Order: sequence, then C-alpha cells, then structure tokens
Amino acid sequence: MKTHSLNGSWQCRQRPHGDWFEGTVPGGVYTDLVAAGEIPDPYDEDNELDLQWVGKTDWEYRREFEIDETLVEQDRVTLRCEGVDTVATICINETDIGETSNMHRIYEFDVTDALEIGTNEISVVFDSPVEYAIEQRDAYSHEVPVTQYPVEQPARNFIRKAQCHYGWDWGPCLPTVGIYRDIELIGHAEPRITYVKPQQDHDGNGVELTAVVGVDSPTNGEYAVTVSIAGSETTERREIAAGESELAVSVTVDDPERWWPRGYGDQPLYDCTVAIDGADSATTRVGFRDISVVREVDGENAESFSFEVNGVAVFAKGANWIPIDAMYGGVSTDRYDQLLESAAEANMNTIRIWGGGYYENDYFYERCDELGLLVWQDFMFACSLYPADDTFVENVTGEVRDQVRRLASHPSIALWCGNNENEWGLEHGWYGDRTDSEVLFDEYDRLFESALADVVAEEDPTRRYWPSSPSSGIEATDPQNPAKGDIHYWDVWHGGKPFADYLTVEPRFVSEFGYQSFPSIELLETVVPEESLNPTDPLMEHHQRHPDGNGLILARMADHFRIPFDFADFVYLSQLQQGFAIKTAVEHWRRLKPYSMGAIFWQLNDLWPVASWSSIEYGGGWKALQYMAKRFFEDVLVSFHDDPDEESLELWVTSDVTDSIEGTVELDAIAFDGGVLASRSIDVTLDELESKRVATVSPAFADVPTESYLLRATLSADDYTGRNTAFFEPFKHLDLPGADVDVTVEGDTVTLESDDAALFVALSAPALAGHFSDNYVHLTPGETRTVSFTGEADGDELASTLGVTHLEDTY
Ligand code: BMA
Repeated sequence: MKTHSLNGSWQCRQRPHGDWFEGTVPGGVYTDLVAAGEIPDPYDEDNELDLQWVGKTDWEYRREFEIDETLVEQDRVTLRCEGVDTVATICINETDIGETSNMHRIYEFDVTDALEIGTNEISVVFDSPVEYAIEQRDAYSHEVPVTQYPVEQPARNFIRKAQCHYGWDWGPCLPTVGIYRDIELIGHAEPRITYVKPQQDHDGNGVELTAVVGVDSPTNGEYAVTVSIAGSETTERREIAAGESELAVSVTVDDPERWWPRGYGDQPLYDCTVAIDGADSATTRVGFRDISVVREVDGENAESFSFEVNGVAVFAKGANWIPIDAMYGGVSTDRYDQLLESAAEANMNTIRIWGGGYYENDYFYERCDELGLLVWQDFMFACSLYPADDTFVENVTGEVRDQVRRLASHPSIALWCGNNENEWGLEHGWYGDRTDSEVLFDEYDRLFESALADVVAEEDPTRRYWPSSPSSGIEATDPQNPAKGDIHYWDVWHGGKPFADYLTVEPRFVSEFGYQSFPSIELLETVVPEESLNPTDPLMEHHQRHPDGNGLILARMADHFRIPFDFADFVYLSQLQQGFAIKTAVEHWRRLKPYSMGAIFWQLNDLWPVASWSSIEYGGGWKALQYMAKRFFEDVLVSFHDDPDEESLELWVTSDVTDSIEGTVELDAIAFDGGVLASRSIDVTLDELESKRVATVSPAFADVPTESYLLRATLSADDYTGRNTAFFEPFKHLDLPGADVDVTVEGDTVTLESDDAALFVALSAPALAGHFSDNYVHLTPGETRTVSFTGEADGDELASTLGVTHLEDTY
C-alpha cells in the first residue's frame, strides 16, 4: 500500500476569476483570507457583519502534486477526504471525480484512472454554503422551522454543516468553506483496512474483544487475519471479496487492567493490532471497560438515568463542548490539550460534545481516553427541525455510519445521542402552531427515533443510542420530565428565576444548565477599543449574542452584589455571579445522588471573544467558574444546603469514592474582623459513593449581626479534604471591615494573607498564559494561603504582572 498526502499549501480563489492566493489544507477560507491580507480579522469589532459575502461566494482550491509509478500503477487508487466543508466538486486533471455535500462524512473516490505519472492537478470547487442551503430549502416540500439567532444566515437545517457556522447565541456567523481535515491518495493492490471497531464483551474477569474490521479490496482472495492485544492473539483465515466488506475476529484477554473515568481509577490503554497478512495492518488503542446507561423504572413515569462503568455508578461531572474556534484553520493540538487538561484538572469526568458543531478530530478523543473524560456524543443536529426525505436520510445515515466507525474504538465515548433540543422544541411548540405539525412529528420520528437509531444498532450495539438531549427516551413525550432521562434546566438563565430556584429541581441527569459572564478585559481589548469597554457599548453588544444577556446579568447582580461603577469590577462580579449560580446547582444535584446522577454545565469553552456561559474564555483563560468547578466537582464534597424556607442549615458530605471514608468536618463561625464565634467538630463516616446529611446547624448568634460573619466547613476524611463557606446575608449587604491582603510572590508561588476577612480573593496574571492552582478563595482573618501558577512564567514575570482584588474592592 502506498499513501500520498495532499495536505499542505494550496491555492485559493474566488470563483470564477478571482486572483489566486495561498490556501492551507487542512483549513478554511476565512483563515486563508485573513492570512493573505484579503479580509480583516472577523472577530475584531463588528467586522463579521461586513464579511457575510464570504459565505455567499463560490470558492476554489487547487494544487499540483507529483506522483510516480509506485502509486499510479497500484490496482486501485482512492482519494480519501476526512472532511470537506461542504458542497464541493472535486476534479483531478480537469476530470470530475466526485462531489461532496456533507461536512460530517468521510468521502472516498476511486481515482485510479484519473492520475498520471508526474505532475497532476487537483481542484476542489466549493458552492456557496449560504446559497446552497437556501436552494435546498426552497426546493423542499414544506417549511421546516429552525431557531433563529441575532446574526445569522438562513436555512442552516438544509445543509449538513456545523450548525453554529450560521450564527448562534454565543457565536459569530461565518459560514466558511474548506478542506478541514486530512486529504490523501491511497494506492493498493491488496485489501486495505478502512476502520476497526473493537467491541468488548465483559464476562467476569475476562474480556472477549471482537475486532470488527472494514475492508476495501480490489480483488477476491483468502488471507490470514490476526488480531493481537495485551499479549493475546488470534489468527483466522478469511475469504475477502472484491469491494467493500466487513469481517470480525475475536480474541479473549484474561483479566486486563480496566479503564476508568477520571476519579474512579486509571486509564490503561492497550494497542490492538489487526493485520491482514501480506496486505495491511492497523492499530487502534483500546481501554477495557464495561459501560452502560442504566435506566431502571422506579416510580410512576420515573426512571433512573446513569452511566455505569465496570459495575460502578458514575456521577457525571462536567461541561458542554462547542467547536474550539469559529475558524477551524490553524488550530493547534496545544489548544485541545489546554482545554481538556483544564477540564480534568477541575475534577470533571464527562464532556458533552454538543450537536451544533462538528464531530471532533481524533486528537480530541485520544486525549479524552488518556484523561479519563467520558464523552457524551451528540450527532450534529441542534435547535431545529430537519428535512427527512430519502435524500436527506441517506446523507445523514451515511454520516452517522462514518463517524461511529471512526470513533467506536474510543473507551471515552459513553453514548450516542441523536440531537440537541430538537425534541424539546418540537414537543414544547417552539415553532408556533402549525397545521402541518403531524408531518413535522413524523419527520422527527423518521430521523431520530428510527433511521439514526437503526444505524447505531447496526454499527455499535455496545453503546446506548439516546434520541435527543433532553429526552425521556424513544416514544416518551415529555423530554423535560425531571424524573426520567436527561433535562436541560434553563429557568435560572433564560427564565430569569433566582439561583435558589435550582434547589427546587430534582432531576435524574442535567446535561445543560448555565449562566453567563463576561470574559477578561485583556481578552476583550483584543477585539474592541478601550473606550468601548462597557457592556452596552454597540461593539460590546456585538460580542454579546444573547438579546437579553446584559439585562439578565445586571438584574441578578442587583440582587447579590453592589452595582459596580467600574468595568473591571463588573467583569469580576459577573464571573462571581456565574460561578455562584452553577455552584448552587451542582452542589444540590450532587447531594441528591444516587437519584440524580449527572451535572454537565453549559459550557466549557468559547470559539471567539464573547460574553457567554463558558467557564474558560477564548484563548484559554480560566474564569471564576472554572476555579469554582474544581472545588464543587471534588471527589468528596462538603456543602451546605440552605433552604430559603428554613432557619437552620444542613451540612452534607457527598462522596464519589468507591471506598468508605471516615473523618471530621470542623465547623467554625468566624467574624469578618477576627475572632471565632463558635466551633464544632462533627465525625463523619460515609459508605462508598454515598451522599448524606451529616448535621443540621443553627447559625444564628444573639447580638451578632448576620452580616458580620461566615460559617466555614472544613472536611478532612482519609485522603480527602474540602472546604465550603456559608453566608447569611446577600453579598451586597455583608459588613466587610476593609481587609488588607498581603501578597508575596516567589517564582510561581503566591502567598496570600489577610488581617480581616477577604472574600473571593482573585489573582490575575494578565500578560501570562496559565492559571493558578486555586483562586477566588475566601481568606479568614489572619489566614495564610499559598497557591501556585502553572503557565508560561519565568523568574520575576509573575511578580511583575500579578493583580489581586476581592469583593470589598467593588463596594
Ligand atoms: C442551550 C444550548 C445552546 C445554547 C444555550 C444557551 O440550550 O443547546 O443551543 O447556546 O442553550 O442559550
């Protein structure tokens, strides 16, 4: 077999007669236009609005390449395209060799007769994705409704392209085109392996691993096929017919080390090699784990929903993932490392790939395998209804087949989910009263309850197909039933309800809930001038895509904080508020385990500089929420349940540890200006994976005003420590005495000390990429805390850039 990559430098032009400029593959046209100096940065100010023509234009990419007889003389030469975005005609030496119409498919074309020894030319001519979607919509038998966003292009539901390329409530509308993944020629005379799906069957300590192997062969023949893994090996002879086929060979492995989600154990990975003797071989990495989604009926219209890995019920803690950049060209693997390692460092064990982007690259899933992050994988449909005629169904079932075959080997993938919020929109009448609603329901069922379910059953019987997020299951009609399946809980953001509303919700699994904040000033200054740094400045509003976003943030800020007059304070408080909202929800839902078994907040990352629900801003900086997540997702959590209707407070300990644990919680009531008002030590013993109330406390003291002290819980149980704090008045009413926070920096270590209580003490290192081991901490009077900085800081750099602020600075 011989391969020849066509990645690298190409030329690009506007069709039909634009000037050629340099293009990059893998990449996209917006990135190439910026690099060539043809357009300004689309993220800057409101340039996006003037750059909509790019998506309305046809584009052409071309390059020449040299090949010799060792490739051309193979029996078959295939052009393999891992990702073409989206509608394109591909020519080699001016002969059409194929067409594409789905960014999410892997295309292979037989180009055996199109190639010549020596210089060849390939061109990829892209139709405007905007015009194409409109044409498809206009040609369809009826209107298919779609959710709309402030800056957008129409009819995204009629093109199989990342839906957020058409604009979202956190993202720009930049409907790019491009060859966004690898493209190569593969020549072969013998069978070629096209995919390997290692399917595991766990029986006691042993695992039977069946390698299901896709083969593409120019001729008929008989071959020895060997599968080897972890010291075990099986060889069997197989007839392989000309054309595409599938074969399966099983091997039994005795008692391999198990792969676990982060927090429950290690992530051993084994190479699984499939060799077709004399022809081809392929190695995939396998993590041995038995995974299922447990659904047990436990009440009327109630059913559990939880991931079970190797027999252990795993509480899913994590965040939603959107595409890493609105312009995917030139995104380095470092950025994936930074985000996924940040997720793991914040004690997450689950990432949900949301259905409005694209199936991630291989590197993403490899890193999730290594880091122990379970992946909830949506198929790429979001916040819309979709056409479901034969052509569309064939296109999307092909897509799902391609992607399941590509990704099935990853131990991290926990379930396949049909779409994001399409069922919710349909069942809850998002698109108004329609006389043809029966047709829309039928089309929905055809796509998500039948066609995609069938493909998953054929291609990957080892994982559950879940029809939508949120959903209560196939055929259930209330996708937001908290007692069944997963829900998206948005009443506190979109519904404007107070944070305490989270405490009224008892769900089985929450796969979305979120609260917005603003990113750092340093990031905003990369896209708006300094004089625009005000949330309602027109340019800033361009970087806030939720129409009510600023109003919701400000209204809630007035409940909790003193209204700031300084933009830096506003950013800081918006982040505290976001962190506080999500903390309230997560701690509550963790306390409810095992009834509740998942809290996946919206959203981990951003794809451009914007006010959004993310915990990590564009560029990788941690917002307050990311630091708070590290604490509220700890393996063992100590938390207060503050029921607004009760005088007393409940103290809880929640364990995700598979051993029993034993220790104490020290409770201290501490006055802001020094002095411990009361202390108490509570012995705690928890069974494995248990969550329980360990005490009820009455925090009131005669003669001590409630705005002048806090209650601190410090847990120490076996190897686990944790801390939490309760306050008895809104933050805006606390009587803070004017703390002096002393900061000492030595290398990458920062020591903080305060005379009086200093709340939400925030360190920043604006010029440096990186983050602190802890941040937004409360310092009690006289307390010393040491944190370290991980990132690009040498010598005195940290000391010279370090900033510190705390709540009282905003008063
Ligand atoms: C959700 C998501 C996204 C959206 C977010 C914030 O429900 O599925 O579509 O961006 O809410 O509005």
